[in-house]
Amino acid sequence: MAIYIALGSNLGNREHNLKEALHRLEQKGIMVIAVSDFITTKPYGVTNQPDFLNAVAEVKSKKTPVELLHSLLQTEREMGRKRLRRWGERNIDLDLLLYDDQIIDLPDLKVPHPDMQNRDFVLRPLAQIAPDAVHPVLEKTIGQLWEDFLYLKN
Ligand code: PH2
Ligand code: MG
Ligand code: MG
Repeated sequence: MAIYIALGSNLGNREHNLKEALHRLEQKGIMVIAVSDFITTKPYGVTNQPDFLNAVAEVKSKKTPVELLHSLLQTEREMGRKRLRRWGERNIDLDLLLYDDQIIDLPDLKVPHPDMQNRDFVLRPLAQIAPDAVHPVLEKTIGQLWEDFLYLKN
């Protein structure tokens, strides 16, 4: 069991932004265990914005899910993220995808991330580093969800 975070950027130096976010998480005592490849992806949802650079990281931390969420939001703020429009362009976005096998349904925190099974930019990097991790709501592995996604798309 492990914790997985999604990283995304489509403003400024995207690669630098993802690396800086990982560095800032480590400075907060959040251990980065594994990082997927950085992949360029077409914008999903709001399509009239630049392409994203996306990645997924496995992290280790004693923080609770809510504490971890606060660290992610704090890191976004430190990096000067401005919220321009929902699903819109941003220099850094850090989302909590999975936290062990926990299912959390709070107003500001849903875990697993409720739309992750529909997002190639999440499933592809997650399947690279954690194909055997289990989605506790859908009760399928990430490898299975990625295959389902590819099958439905074609
Ligand atoms: N994030 C969104 C909306 N759309 N599209 C891509 N390709 N990558 C993202 O990280 C992304 C998105 C909302 O957080
Ligand atoms: Mg997001
Ligand atoms: Mg976010």
